[in-house]
Amino acid sequence: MRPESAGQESVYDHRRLRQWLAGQAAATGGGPSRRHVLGLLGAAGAAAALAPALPAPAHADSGGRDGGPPGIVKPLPPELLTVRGTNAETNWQALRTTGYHTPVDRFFVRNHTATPLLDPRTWRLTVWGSGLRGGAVDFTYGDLRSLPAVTLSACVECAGNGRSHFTSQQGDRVTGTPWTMGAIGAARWRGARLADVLRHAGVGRHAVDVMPRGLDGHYVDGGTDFGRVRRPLPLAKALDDVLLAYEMNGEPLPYDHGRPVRLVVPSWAGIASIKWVGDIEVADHPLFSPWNSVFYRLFGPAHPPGGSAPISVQPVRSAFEYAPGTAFAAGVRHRLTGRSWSGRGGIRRVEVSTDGGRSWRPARLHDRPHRHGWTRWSTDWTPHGTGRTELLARATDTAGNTQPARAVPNDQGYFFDAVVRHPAVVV
Ligand SMILES: Nc1nc2c(c(=O)[nH]1)N[C@H]1C(S)=C(S)[C@@H](COP(=O)(O)O)O[C@H]1N2
Ligand SMILES: [Mo]
Repeated sequence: MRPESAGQESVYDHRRLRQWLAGQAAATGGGPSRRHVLGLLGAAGAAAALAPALPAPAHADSGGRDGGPPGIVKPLPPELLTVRGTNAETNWQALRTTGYHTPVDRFFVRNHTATPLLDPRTWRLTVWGSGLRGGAVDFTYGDLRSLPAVTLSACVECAGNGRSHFTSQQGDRVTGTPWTMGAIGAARWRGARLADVLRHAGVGRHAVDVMPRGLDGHYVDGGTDFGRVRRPLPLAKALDDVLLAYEMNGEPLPYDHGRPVRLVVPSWAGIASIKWVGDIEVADHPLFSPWNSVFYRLFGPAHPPGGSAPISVQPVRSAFEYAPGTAFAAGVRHRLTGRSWSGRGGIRRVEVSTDGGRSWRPARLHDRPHRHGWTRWSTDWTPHGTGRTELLARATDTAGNTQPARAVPNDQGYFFDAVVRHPAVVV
């Protein structure tokens, strides 16, 4: 089978979903049941038994959930990052003074468990599975470094970025980490092409999916052991623009961001960019994990029964580089700044409102449309009168997608793309 082009991803995803649902229906004698899905996907599932055994590495002190240390290695100064359980969110006001790329000291961290402390000298990447022409192939860190190096400027963004606004702006009940807009960062990544690694490993003509898996601990939630973090990618995307990155902003990858090697899957939900990758299954059949079946699909009344296809490309969003409730002096000209981005293209237009959405004006764009990155923008504002107001920014991408006033809700709160009402006060 020939790999489908990236433009056919949605077709691919819908086909995968049908196959998934068909498989489930056969297994359960009816519609897919969540409990059955969880059972099939448990760590002791059939595929997991075939996977190479991986040693449990040392990791940063973890706790997170009960107010313990979050399992993150780097310092988490409160002026740069806000700790949320095992995760840390970038404070947008901390991006005001940065250039295009997000410095590591303020780059958000999304950890399902805790950062493992891996040594590049002993690390191995095992590529294995029914989609290879031969047996499993191991790569050392040096092997990856000796492949052609590619540099890529791209955002990594959590699909749940902005999730808290489903509740604060729309009154929707959603589960998951209550991010504001800081679960995104842009970096200059350097690494080997996943395509080159797959070719060296002998990817066969019948391969359809690849599933990278992290070396961090098993993700356990609500009494269910979901196993190691892993999520399948269609071969078309894997061969297109995915990196096995070993550098971030010109330095070796930091522990929290995947040291020694992570995937960077441009424009896709952050979960695709598996950190601390230890093995990659290449299969001649569709692959499933909790992260493309019970998580990272859209569930709820606005979506198909049993959930949407697995989510992939990120929507269009915007943020101001201020803390909520920032005070602005009346009668003074301020230069309001922010950034907008979209997984579906570059940013073509940004409009700003300083009066809660009654009137809008175009912002000045400071970066050319960037396919996998963001665009910085600014507008001048001289507020008159004092009191509370709301700042709004509404972006349109090069594919013509504009942020709506209201995001379509889903139970797990992914893809909040509505215009955020950013509180401010004029004094
Ligand atoms: N192995 C592993 N990879 C992972 C995760 C994880 O917990 N474990 N989290 C994913 C999610 S949900 C996101 S949004 C990104 C976050 O990348 P960052 O922590 O470098 O910002 O990593 C992804 N890769
Ligand atoms: Mo995420």
